[in-house]
Amino acid sequence: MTVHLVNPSHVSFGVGVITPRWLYVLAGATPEKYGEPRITDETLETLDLSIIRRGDIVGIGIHTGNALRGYEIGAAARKAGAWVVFGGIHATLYPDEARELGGAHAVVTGDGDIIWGRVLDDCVAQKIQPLYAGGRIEADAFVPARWSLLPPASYMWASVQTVRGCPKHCSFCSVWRTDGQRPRQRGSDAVIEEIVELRRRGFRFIALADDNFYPVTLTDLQMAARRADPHQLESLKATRRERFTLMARLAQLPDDMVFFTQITMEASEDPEFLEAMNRAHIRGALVGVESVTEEGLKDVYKGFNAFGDELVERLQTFRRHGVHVLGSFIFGLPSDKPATFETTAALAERAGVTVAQFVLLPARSTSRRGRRRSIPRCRPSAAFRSAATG
Ligand code: B12
Ligand code: SF4
Repeated sequence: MTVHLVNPSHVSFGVGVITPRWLYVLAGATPEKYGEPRITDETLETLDLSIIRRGDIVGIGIHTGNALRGYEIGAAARKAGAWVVFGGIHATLYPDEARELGGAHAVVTGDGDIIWGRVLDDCVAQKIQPLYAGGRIEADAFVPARWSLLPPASYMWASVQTVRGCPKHCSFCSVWRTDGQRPRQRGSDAVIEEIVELRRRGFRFIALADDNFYPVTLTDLQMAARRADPHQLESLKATRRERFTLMARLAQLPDDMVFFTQITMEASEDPEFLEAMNRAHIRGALVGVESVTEEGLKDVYKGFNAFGDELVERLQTFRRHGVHVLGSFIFGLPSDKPATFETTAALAERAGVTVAQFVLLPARSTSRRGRRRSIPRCRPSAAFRSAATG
């Protein structure tokens, strides 16, 4: 019996930009007794279906963008007599869909790190269940990626996660629903160990695959200080301290290391944090600007972002501290008008963002008043329309 892990993609390029981390985390979570998992990342090469035999176990991880290809693979693997298990963001949000369209025997929702071993045991014992709730495990239980299985010279960037979850609740984003709003932050030892291993394997570019690298803001601290809850304040302070510890340790790495992360604009309020990022070789960050107008930000529940001149100033602050900004903007918000295209592009130029990405909000993700609509379960068309924009 072979355990296969497949990252689906309709297009294969031979080389990949960033390592799909889940493949190597699940490989790390595969108990030794099941041998070495066979990994296929279809962004590199298409899965050869003839390698899948009766009784094999095929784990497929999907986000909304590659779910359809995942379902093709799942259906074919089931036809070949294998056990088919789906997991990942999209399967977490729409578990029924993977069973109906993807031939899934089982779907794992949430984190796979701990539950994966049990799923494999159940397959072998022929006692597989349709649904396994992996939950949101604590950060000290995150399984480190098994980088020894990486194919050589295949990826430009590696990916290491330092924190999972985001305290915000932007309307278009799946993160707070799947990973939760309580940041689960790994200790710096675990993160540094992976980074050092990746450096030894030749990587100099590492994406910090985090939802939000700045999980505790100065405002959070001020608000907690006003509340009569010393425990909450201490917990926030500890999270912030641990961030600084991590950054201080990243700063000790050789100067040719380059990190990239994702962060909220709020970090621009915090020069001490930005300076620490700079010393830590964090050379760039995706900042979710989303909209340049106050109405647009209200549409997506992102009132903590700035707009107008203050927005320009905040984005420039990152750059002044040596952190390049990949500004992410959304078009198609309920309050957008034809002039929004011009206004947005002009602001991106004025703010001097190094790279800008403009993504479209699927038509039904927010109602006209910007309220979230309930997402119908198990209708693929609805599921795809309500996919997050990243
Ligand atoms: C790093 C990252 C990127 C990187 C790297 C991608 C890569 N090659 O890995 C970059 C910047 C390239 C990127 C690009 C995009 N991304 Co992105 N990205 C992320 C991020 C922040 C972390 C992903 C990660 O590595 N996590 C760490 C691993 C270990 O966690 P995991 O994948 O969730 O896996 C765990 C569980 O889900 C489960 N699991 C996963 N698979 C399986 C399979 C089985 C069988 C089992 C049992 C369990 C299981 O177990 C794992 C361990 O616990 C996530 C946010 C997030 N919270 O996931 C967004 C996220 C995945 N991205 C998202 C989006 C939308 C995109 C883009 C489409 C953005 C855009 N507009 O271009 C592109 C698509 C690129 C592509 N074609 O894949 C969305 C997806 C939403 C959705 N509904 O699917 C997310 C969730 C962010 C969001 N705002 O909601 N992304
Ligand atoms: S868009 Fe960014 S800030 Fe908003 S919930 Fe998602 S990860 Fe958090």
